[in-house]
Amino acid sequence: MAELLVYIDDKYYPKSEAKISVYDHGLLYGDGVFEGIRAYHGIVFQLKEHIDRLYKSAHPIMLKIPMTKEQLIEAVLETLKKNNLTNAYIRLVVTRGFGDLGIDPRKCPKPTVIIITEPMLQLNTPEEIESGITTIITWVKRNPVDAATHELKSLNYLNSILGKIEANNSGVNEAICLDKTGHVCEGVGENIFIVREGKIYTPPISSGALNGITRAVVIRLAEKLGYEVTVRNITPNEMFTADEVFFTGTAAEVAPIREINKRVIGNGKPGPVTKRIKLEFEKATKDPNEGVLIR
Ligand code: PXG
Repeated sequence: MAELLVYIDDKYYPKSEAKISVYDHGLLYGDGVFEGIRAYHGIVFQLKEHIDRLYKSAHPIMLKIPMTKEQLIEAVLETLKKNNLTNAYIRLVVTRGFGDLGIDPRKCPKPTVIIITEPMLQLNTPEEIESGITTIITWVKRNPVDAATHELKSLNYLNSILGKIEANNSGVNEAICLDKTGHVCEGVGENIFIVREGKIYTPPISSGALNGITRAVVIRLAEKLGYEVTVRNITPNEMFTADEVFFTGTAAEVAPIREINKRVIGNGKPGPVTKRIKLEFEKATKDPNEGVLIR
């Protein structure tokens, strides 16, 4: 099989030759933004929403993406087509670009645009999804909203990486982060939901969580199914005593959580509400109205 092609600034390079400068501020400072997107059965799920969020992430850091949203959508579709991919994981990265060794972004004349596409990303194994995943609450607090927050999907992921290291060291699948007030915020790359007495709750974005696209889809689908969804602060105790807890995310999709810091959640198996929402989510990934066709 031919090597996958990677898009960098309007050109395509074989994966092994897809490289950027060591002077790129994306590498030197984590100065840039990204999106993780999935394509299912020839449909790029929520592509317009992901592109919108990429531009929204770029705006506060005054990063001017050197192409229009329409051009970027076309480039994503073209990269997928060149690689013959219909089921794919897509990583869109825009860095500040080549600069000097100082922090000043004004020294970087042109942002770098990168589109990587891979056949699929599997975060959890089918067995883990079937039985539910294990987690810990990590000591690493989510960055508050008056810092470089995860509201903005930047290339600064050390906060999440620290959480993931703690999960790895504890021998569990994933970490849950609290905000600085001690309330539940999100996973390291997932939003979080709890279910209590048939009602669904998820923390507000003002806790410092990413405004997840899967989160928004799940809220919409759950409401359509007749569930009441409330966005409010959630305490760790409320989460431990919930009937069900699940993660949502592009990589995680809908992932049931069966254990948090060794506390069993509900009866220790994916619950009925989670299962119902997961099924509805799977249906949505097959719906052409929920994405953009690769053609
Ligand atoms: N919170 C954070 C901090 C994230 O990075 C989510 C929530 C979920 O958002 P979406 O929009 O995807 O529903 C993310 C997204 C990975 C991986 O490899 C993680 C994400 C995206 C792509 C890959 O773990 N995180």
